[in-house]
Amino acid sequence: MRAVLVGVWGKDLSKEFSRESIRELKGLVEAVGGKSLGYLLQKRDYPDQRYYVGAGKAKEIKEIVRGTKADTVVFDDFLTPAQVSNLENLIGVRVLDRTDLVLEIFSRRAKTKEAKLQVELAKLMHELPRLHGKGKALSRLGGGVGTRGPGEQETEIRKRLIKKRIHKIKQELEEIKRRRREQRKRRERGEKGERILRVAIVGYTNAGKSTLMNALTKKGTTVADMLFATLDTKTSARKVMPDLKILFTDTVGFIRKLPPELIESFKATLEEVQEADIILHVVDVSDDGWLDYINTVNEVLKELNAEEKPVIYVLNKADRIVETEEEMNHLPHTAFVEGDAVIISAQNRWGIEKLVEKIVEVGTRELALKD
Ligand SMILES: Nc1nc2c(ncn2[C@@H]2O[C@H](COP(=O)(O)OP(=O)(O)OP(=O)(O)O)[C@@H](O)[C@H]2O)c(=O)[nH]1
Ligand SMILES: [Mg+2]
Repeated sequence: MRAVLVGVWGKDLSKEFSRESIRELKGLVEAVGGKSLGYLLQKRDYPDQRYYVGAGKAKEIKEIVRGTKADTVVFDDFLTPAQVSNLENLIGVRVLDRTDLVLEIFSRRAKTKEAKLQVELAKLMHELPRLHGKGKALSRLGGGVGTRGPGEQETEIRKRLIKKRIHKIKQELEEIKRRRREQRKRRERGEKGERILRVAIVGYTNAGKSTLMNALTKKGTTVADMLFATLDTKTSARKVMPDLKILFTDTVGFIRKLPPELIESFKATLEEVQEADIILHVVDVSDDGWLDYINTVNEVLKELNAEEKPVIYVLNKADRIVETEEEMNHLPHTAFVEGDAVIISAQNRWGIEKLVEKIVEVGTRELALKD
């Protein structure tokens, strides 16, 4: 895939935000093996119904596509089915939006049955409202004004199949969720007199959540330098005191403008976040945009109704900024975030003990509050 990227800014979106968002989109294109040839940003307060961007801009995109021999145009937002088909007709190459890319990445990464089902559900929920437009296009090909073309009938059949499949998947996921709850209950029972602290590790994708999970629990969770390496939640324990056990849960990473269908279908997995006593919010501080990323993740936490939970910001990858642990301890980053924060390098295992102490401190406070 050779892609030209397109975004807008204006009204609610600053130019800076949109540029950052495009940068992330470039990462998504690369994650599906594509190459980004460049990007265009247009100032627009409202998306154009026909082309999302203005008609003049759309023609400009067509010229750029011709000049660069791009085979795909990727829009950094959600497009309507009509916009996609208008743009494809005008420009003459495939048009994708952000949701298409994210769904594609998720479906490539899904390994377990649960993750696969969740991704399939998200895809079907994404497809269902879009079938209408496609059906019309098909029946246009079939000819016949005012008659029910074969395309339309096919659409109806496909719709019915999708609805049936959605129902079935939801049932299966319910069952998995039920089993997961039982498992969790068993885990959380603990031994006599033992206190259990549930800690969910969340954060932007590629921030180092799984690396941290491994550093904390010595569990071999997959770590990879790619977007969305982790799609499943994994829980593992660490005993910190004779009477205190911490259960850490590693989760799927977040990004900007996460498709609502995905959040919806991953809610079962993310239940662990909602059930947690403490949230470890992992941030890659070696990335210039780290403060922005914090906001993005907090937005998703809000959607999960988990924004009121006690949070410890874990500022990771300090080894990319300084040479030694000693130097790391003099970095000013923790002062930039509100509330509890610890700076670490999960890879070099710097600051892990300090982090555990902080968790115990916040946890004791929380547990004491709860008793
Ligand atoms: N330099 C450095 N690299 C790190 C550190 N922690 C993680 N990484 C690297 O960052 C990349 C992503 O790490 P993961 O632990 O897979 O990140 P994640 O947050 O679980 O990512 P997803 O599951 O994809 O959302 C890997 O290449 C890690 O080796 C760190 O402290 N320092
Ligand atoms: Mg991970």
